[in-house]
Amino acid sequence: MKLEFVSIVATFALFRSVFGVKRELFKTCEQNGFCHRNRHLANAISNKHGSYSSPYSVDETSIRISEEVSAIEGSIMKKLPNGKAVELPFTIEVLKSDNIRLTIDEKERSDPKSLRVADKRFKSRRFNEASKYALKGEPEISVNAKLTKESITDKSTGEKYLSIIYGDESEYEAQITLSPFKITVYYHGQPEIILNDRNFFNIEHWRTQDQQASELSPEETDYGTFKDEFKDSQGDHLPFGPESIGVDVSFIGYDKVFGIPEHADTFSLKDTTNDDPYRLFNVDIFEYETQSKFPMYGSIPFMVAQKKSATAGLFWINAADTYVDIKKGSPAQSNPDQIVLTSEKSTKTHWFSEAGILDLIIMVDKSPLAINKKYGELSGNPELPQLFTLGYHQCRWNYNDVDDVLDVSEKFDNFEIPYDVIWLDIEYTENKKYFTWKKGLFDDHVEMNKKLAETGRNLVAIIDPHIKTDYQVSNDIEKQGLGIKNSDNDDTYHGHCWPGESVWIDTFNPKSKAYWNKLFANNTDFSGDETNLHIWNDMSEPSVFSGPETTAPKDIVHYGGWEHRSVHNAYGLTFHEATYDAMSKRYVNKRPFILTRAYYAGSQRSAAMWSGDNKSKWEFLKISLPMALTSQVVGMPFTGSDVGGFFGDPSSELLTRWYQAGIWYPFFRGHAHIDSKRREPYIAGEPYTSIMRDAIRLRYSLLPVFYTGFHHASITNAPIITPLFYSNPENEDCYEIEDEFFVADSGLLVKPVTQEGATSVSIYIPDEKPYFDYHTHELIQGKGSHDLQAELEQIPILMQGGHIFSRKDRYRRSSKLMKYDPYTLVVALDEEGSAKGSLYIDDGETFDYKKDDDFVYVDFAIKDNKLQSSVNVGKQTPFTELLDKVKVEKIIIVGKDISFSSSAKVSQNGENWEAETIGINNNAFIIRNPAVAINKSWTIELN
Ligand code: NBV
Repeated sequence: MKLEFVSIVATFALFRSVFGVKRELFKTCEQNGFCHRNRHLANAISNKHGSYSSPYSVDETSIRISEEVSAIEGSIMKKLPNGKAVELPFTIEVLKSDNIRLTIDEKERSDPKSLRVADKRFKSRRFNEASKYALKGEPEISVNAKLTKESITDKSTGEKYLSIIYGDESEYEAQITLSPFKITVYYHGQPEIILNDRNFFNIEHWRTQDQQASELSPEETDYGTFKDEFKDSQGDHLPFGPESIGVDVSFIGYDKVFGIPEHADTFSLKDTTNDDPYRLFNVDIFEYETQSKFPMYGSIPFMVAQKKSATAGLFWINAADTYVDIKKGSPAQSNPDQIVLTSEKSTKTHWFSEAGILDLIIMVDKSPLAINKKYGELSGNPELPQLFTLGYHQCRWNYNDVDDVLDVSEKFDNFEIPYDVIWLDIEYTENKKYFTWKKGLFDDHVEMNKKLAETGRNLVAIIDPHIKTDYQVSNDIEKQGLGIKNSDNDDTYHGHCWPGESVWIDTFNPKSKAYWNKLFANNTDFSGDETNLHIWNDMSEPSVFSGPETTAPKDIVHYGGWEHRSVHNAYGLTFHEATYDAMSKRYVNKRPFILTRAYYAGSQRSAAMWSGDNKSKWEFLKISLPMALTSQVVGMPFTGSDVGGFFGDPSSELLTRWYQAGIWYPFFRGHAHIDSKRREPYIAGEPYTSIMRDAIRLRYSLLPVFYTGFHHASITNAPIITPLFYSNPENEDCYEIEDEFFVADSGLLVKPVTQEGATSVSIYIPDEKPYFDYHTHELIQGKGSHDLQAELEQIPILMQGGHIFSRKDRYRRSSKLMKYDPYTLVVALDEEGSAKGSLYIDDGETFDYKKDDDFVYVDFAIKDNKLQSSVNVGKQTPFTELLDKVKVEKIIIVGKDISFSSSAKVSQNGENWEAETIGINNNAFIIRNPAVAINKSWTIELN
């Protein structure tokens, strides 16, 4: 029996790596019942050219308006062809940060007494808990919204609507049209978003197969309503029949939309009219293709639309299989008399999910950063990671044993290449039994980890959610009922994955989480190290080799009686949250580091994410940039792709260029498949090794920039690598740029080389500010494209005038050893000779920054030849005092027409001294060793 499993798995693994993506394993929209039906309905309605009459209207007598809680409640009635009506209770709330939240449920399924169909295996109501995972908590409600007491009749159209005016300056209005049901959101008098503009709103109400014929409108189809037609459906018995929800959303005057990862596609999303819609369904899509709308490992159902005057966001809170259709370039449908839209390009989208309630949040604001902030307030900002996690991570499948790990570590030191983390993939375990160490190979893992800790290094070990049957952990899971249950909800579900036959821990269950906690505790087989072990959660889509579409069957059952169908996309999040929780108990007061492959909205609160199994090809290096930019837009910024590509062997040139690009990924890790040749950066030989070393060292010198960026992200959800339109929302030419970015708010503009054989790149400058070459300080100015040299050893980086950023330039083996190293400040002056910047410092490891205000925040500014640092010490603590010894060792001032050239008078703590300077050379003025301490304010007068 066992052997059989092994061979199934081995064949599967072989098959996977040899043949690449197997499209036929995955449903097309046509083959996926609810996608087929919703698209069919949308097409049928569109083909009626306005003569369709929607069955959905608000029952005016049901409306309850509450000013205290800024909410409207009531029921939408869905008229059925047989004359009956289905009641759909709704709420519309104005949230504190001026967002509108709409929820729509189905009365019959929320009231167990009135059920027509009952399947005791499942909870009968529609899943209404996606927001528990997607949001950081119940959102606060606005207190200043003005709601109409009763409906208003529009004189020109005769339509009745309710109005809500909100925002500090009453800049927003939401009009809720009663029949057909529709919501239009205005900002400064302009319509921005219309919900159900095209009447695609659809809630597939609960019916029996017998009732179906009389309850289906002529525009609908019964494709796959009670039978999953897909060949690999493996008996999905669709216990609720059809239950999808959907609605169209038009972004008025918005030509470009972004977000809804994960797809290996362009940053600016494409029109899907002649293709499948973008699908959000977490799957193990091995050897994925680029330029594809195929689903991948993670899903964040959040879309951002950008136009000159505003930014809009739509947050679709649903964890089931979901699709988004996008239609570009045409005006909105409704209110043609009222809204003059024909000259504007709009983007029309159509969202639908297989199950659950309809729950969405509409956001509009003045800028992309404001929308990031709003999203962060709702879903949570990314957690501030430990500093070491921003260093370089060295991974491969697999490092074979303790000696191998220590040998790799030593080689990095011999070649003077800094690195922070070495990783262990699945082979470190005893036969893929997680929480064990392979006998004979990793017996000395405690000693190994101690050695790594001596140079400040960390270890990451993989723990997946599939648990091999027949050992302690799976026995406990089965006995205690902690696994996902089969579709009869009577026994633990069994499937196949790397270890062979496996069960899956059900991390929706609080008891499973408690059990998970124990497995990580520092008194188990998995214990005994310093505090430098961290966890990688892979395969958590969940990947099930024997399951439909490589994942779990949709009708297996989770804690609480919820069908997997309804919760699928949130499973990976519950899994890495459980691991986070366990690790925060294992090492008290240390920020856990968890890397996850599967993710959902909210994952940013406790995990970093990477883009899975890419290939050692130039096109994958190229696509990694738009993918990382997309993550910044949807609040999941701690991300990167496998440097070098997972499958295959990169040429030395590709590997080198990948390192030069990878140093900008917020999460920077080299990784390779078990069949790939070794490719640690010291292997390639010269000139490649030195070039990769320089690139990695550049990342290390810029760690203060990245860490300060993460600090800002943790409070405002600002991006770590920033799309160009964030600082230039009025410049439409930069909306689609996906191969360049700014680094946080440092003003560093980077364009990694992603072209084989390139010796130059064309970089787009989005504004008229002065820019300076990072290396030569040469001035480059003028909105538009500029050619930059990019020989193999050159990384095209510009510094935008107006910014000050900090570096740590001394080579150390790891970031930990850099903790008290001196800073170099780089000042790039704007046209007025001014610049600003900031620096955040804390212990880099603990939560003391939060609990005890144990941090230092420095604002730098230069104006009128006076450079100033203003320090805000959270609280005087032993750590902030220790920073007395951390000095600024160099200041580089780069500018166009620098008006000082001879002296620098320093004052700090009431003392004054003169620092050594080097006069202007090539647009730069250098102050040598100003010797100011970083934790106290100072000024430097320049002459
Ligand atoms: O654990 C092995 C690999 C891992 O190296 C990779 O990074 C993951 O994305 N894992 C997938 C399972 C098998 C991949 C073919």
